[in-house]
Amino acid sequence: MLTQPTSHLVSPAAGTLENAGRTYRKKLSDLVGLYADEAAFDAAAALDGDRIVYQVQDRAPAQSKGDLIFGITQMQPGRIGDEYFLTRGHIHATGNRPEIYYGEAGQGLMLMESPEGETRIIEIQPRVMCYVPPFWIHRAINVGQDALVMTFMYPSDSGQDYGVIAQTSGMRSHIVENAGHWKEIPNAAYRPRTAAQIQAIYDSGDSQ
Ligand code: S6P
Ligand code: ZN
Repeated sequence: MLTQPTSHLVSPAAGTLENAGRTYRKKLSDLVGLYADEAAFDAAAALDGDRIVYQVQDRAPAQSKGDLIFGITQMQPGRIGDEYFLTRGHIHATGNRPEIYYGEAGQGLMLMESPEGETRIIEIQPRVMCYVPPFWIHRAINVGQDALVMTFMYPSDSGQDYGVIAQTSGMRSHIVENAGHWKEIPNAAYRPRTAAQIQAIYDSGDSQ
């Protein structure tokens, strides 16, 4: 049975995708443990825990291998201490699945980390396409004054593994505000992956 073609108007200003299959939001109180400054996080969450940090709308036409999931992420501007608002971040559970992000509005970063702990940063702004290659942990960060809106697409059999970041007590770097600009600083709590943990990530790819 053929799936029918569909059309989805992207609204960069509203940060929405027409005819999405699902919408979810992450509030400040959902994002415990992500920020370096725990005291600043606790204070912000106590004051405004229901504040929406980001919203995702996506559509997954089919689960079958070879199909695509596509959608939009809208992130609010803000900081916890000097650290910019960010997404939880993950690696694809089937590790060798890539992803494309495309800037629609605002100014952001895609912070990526290899299993061995190297980081790469791609700056995202409207009309910039960012390729997240297989096996890279990825997290979006809003470093601007306005909402950051990005569309994305990835293979439908990718899945998301969020534990990979908890495993090392956070990503290797934090992105903080410094004299009006973003700056990458080391995460002091970071514990590098063991050789066995690195191998397990590569083994999660289903290359044939
Ligand atoms: C999924 C893709 C996006 C993110 C979304 C929220 O592979 O990368 O749909 O899920 O940007 O980020 P996160 O890290 O909370 O899933
Ligand atoms: Zn992803």
